[in-house]
Amino acid sequence: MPLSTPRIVELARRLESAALERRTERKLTDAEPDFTLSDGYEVQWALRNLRITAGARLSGLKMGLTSRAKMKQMGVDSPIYGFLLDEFYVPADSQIAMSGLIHPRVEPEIALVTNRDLRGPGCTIANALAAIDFAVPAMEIIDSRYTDFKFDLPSVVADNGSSARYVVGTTARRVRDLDLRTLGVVVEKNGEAVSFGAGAAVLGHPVSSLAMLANLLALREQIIPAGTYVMTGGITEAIKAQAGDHFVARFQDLGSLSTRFV
Ligand code: OOG
Ligand code: MG
Repeated sequence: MPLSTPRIVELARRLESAALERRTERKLTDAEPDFTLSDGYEVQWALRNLRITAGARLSGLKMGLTSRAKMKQMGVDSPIYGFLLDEFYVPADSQIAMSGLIHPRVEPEIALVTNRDLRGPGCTIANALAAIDFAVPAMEIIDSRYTDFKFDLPSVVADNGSSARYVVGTTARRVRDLDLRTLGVVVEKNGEAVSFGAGAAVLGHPVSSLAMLANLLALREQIIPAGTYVMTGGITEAIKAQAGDHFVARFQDLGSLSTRFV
């Protein structure tokens, strides 16, 4: 049986407080053994409404768990979506305060910005390609609100795909001028190359992730409006960050971006 609306809001508040107070919670399925994926999305949408009521603005959407490397690292087996808020945004080559985070990890992503509404069901990679304005390089800082970064699919969906911060690079390129499948990325932590990948790691092609997002949103009668910034999901496994760490993501054909944890 689906959870009641008051219970959904209570669980969303629990995750919101954990993020604001930078402490962890037990994963939701521990307290609610029958908690389903659909309950997870109900909590995520309630969390989004709570933040927007508190004054935050929606600044984009994200896909997560779109690469084998990420699914294997987290022990889950299917892609998910979440939302981005202006309060998560960090400009390229600036700093991120550890005081606002719990146990952050960094992952390199290709982000796409749309120029037409995109809707499912039945959205294909060709439909998605026709709706993209440009690609930009990005890094997502994930920070699970669950103890030891351990969760299952319904719990991580409720926690908005662990989203916490995102850094966006400034090299915007038209997708038709790039081969997003073979586009490579190297992540350096404190000057040492620590992870490597290419766009094809993301569902075979990062634009498939955008099409999948349109199809997942259609299940709730939602669309991707024109002008939406979409992160397509971590290309490599996520790398742990601590105060003092400096990360650089070098993307072939899309430039580099960096961030320092302080
Ligand atoms: C879940 C979020 C995954 C991605 O890009 O795969 C994600 C997690 O790993 O905590 O954002
Ligand atoms: Mg991500």
